[in-house]
Amino acid sequence: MGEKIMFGHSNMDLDCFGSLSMARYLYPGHLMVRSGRIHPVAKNLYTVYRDHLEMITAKELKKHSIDEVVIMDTRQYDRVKEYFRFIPDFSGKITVYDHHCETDCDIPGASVYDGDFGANTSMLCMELLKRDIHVDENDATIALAGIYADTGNFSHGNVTGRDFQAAQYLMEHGASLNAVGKLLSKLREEHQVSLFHRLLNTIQFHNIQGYSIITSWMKLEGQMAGLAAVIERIFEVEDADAYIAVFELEKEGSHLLIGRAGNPRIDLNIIMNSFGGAGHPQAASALIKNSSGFPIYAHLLNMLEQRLKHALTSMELMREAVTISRKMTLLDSALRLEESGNSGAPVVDEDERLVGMITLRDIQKGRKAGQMNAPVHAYMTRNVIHADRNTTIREIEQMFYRHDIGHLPILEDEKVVGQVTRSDYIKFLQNNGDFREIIPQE
Ligand SMILES: [Mn+2]
Repeated sequence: MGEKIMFGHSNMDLDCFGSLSMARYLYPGHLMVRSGRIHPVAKNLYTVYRDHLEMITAKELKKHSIDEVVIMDTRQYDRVKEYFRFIPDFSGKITVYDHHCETDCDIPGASVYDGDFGANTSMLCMELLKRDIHVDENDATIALAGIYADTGNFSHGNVTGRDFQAAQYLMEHGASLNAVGKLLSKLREEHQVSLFHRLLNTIQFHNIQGYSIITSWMKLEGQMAGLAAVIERIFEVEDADAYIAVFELEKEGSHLLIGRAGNPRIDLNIIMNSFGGAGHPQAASALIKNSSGFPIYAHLLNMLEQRLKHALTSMELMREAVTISRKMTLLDSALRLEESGNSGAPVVDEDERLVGMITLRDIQKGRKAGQMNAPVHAYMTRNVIHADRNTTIREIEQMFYRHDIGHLPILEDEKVVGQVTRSDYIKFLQNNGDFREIIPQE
C-alpha cells in the first residue's frame, strides 16, 4: 500500500491553503504537499501555520510510492506538473476539487468535483457541512482567509450564497476574523507602496465600448512579489469597470498582464486567453514569454476594443414613457401617473417635445394649494436632465447621483421615447447578473 497525497496548484495562494485545510478532514491520512512556490499573498499565512499544516515538499515525494492524489483549485496539468515530476508513471486515482468551471480538465483520468463558488475553499466547506464534520479553529481560520481572498472580501461577481454559508460554518467553528484580517494581503512591503503610487501616476483612462477602463504600462526589471495586491488596491481606489496592468519584464524579456474587472459584462478570462493566460472573468493574468519589443500594450487596447461586448445603454434599461401634455390639469396628470404606476413623467408640448417633468410630489404641492385644476406646466420642473438611447449605464448612474433625480427621460430627435427611473436603476443594480439575459443576442 502506497501513500495518498493532496496538493493545490503551483504558486499556492490562500484559496489553496484554505481548500487543503478543509480537505484534510475529507481525506484524513493524505499527506499534504506544498508547492515549491508559495504566492506572496499566502506567505505570511504559511509562516504562521507551518507547524499546524505539516506539509511535505514535492521533492520528498520521491521517497514514497503514491497511489492516490487529490488536487485543489485547478484542473490544468500545467499548474500541477511540478508534483507529478516526482511521481513519474503515476497511474492511481486522481480526484480534483476546482471551482474554475469554465476551464477544461486536462489531467488524465481525473474525476472532477466542481460548482459555482467564489472560493474553492467554500466548496470543501459545504461538503464538510453536509457531512456534519467539525473542524479545528486553526483550519477554520485558514479556510476563512482563503474565502476572503478569492471572493475579494465577498464583493466579486463570482460570489454565491454558499460562500456566505461556508463562512458562517467556519465562524461557528471558531475562525478568527482578527487573524484573517492580519493575514490577508495588504501593501505591507515598501516596494508595493511605492509601486502603488507610481502606477497611480501612470494609469490611463479609456472609454472602450462604453466602459470606463483603466490601463497602465510599466517596465520592471523582473517579477515582483505582491504585484497583484497592488493592482487590486488601485482597482479599488479608481472607480472603473476594469483595470489591466501591463508590465514589461526586462530581464526575462517577457510581458506580464494582470487584470481585475468589476462589471459582469466584462470577461477578463477571454481577454487573457487571447494572450495565453487564464483566470476568472473578474481576475485574470497572462505571462507572455519572449515578447520583448512587441507592442503588447497597443495590442491589448485593440483586443479590448474588439472583444468587449458593448456596455448596457438606456435602450436596455428604459421603460415606455407615459407622457403628459403641458396643458393637462394637475388632477388629470395625477390620475394618469397613478393609472400607469409611475411616480413621475415627462411633460411634452404639442409636438411631443420635452418641456418639463412632473412628479407626484410636485402635484402634492398643487393639491395643498387647492390648485388641482391648474395646468401642469405651472408646477412642473423645467430644464430637465435627459439622455438618449446610447447613453451608457455608467453615464446614467452619474446623472442620478450628481443631480439627485428620480426620472430620466430618453429622447430621440428631441422627442420622448422612454424614461429610466430610479427604480429601474435599482432593479438593474440588484439583478446585475441576471440582467444580461434579457439583452437581445447579437
Ligand atoms: Mn481559487
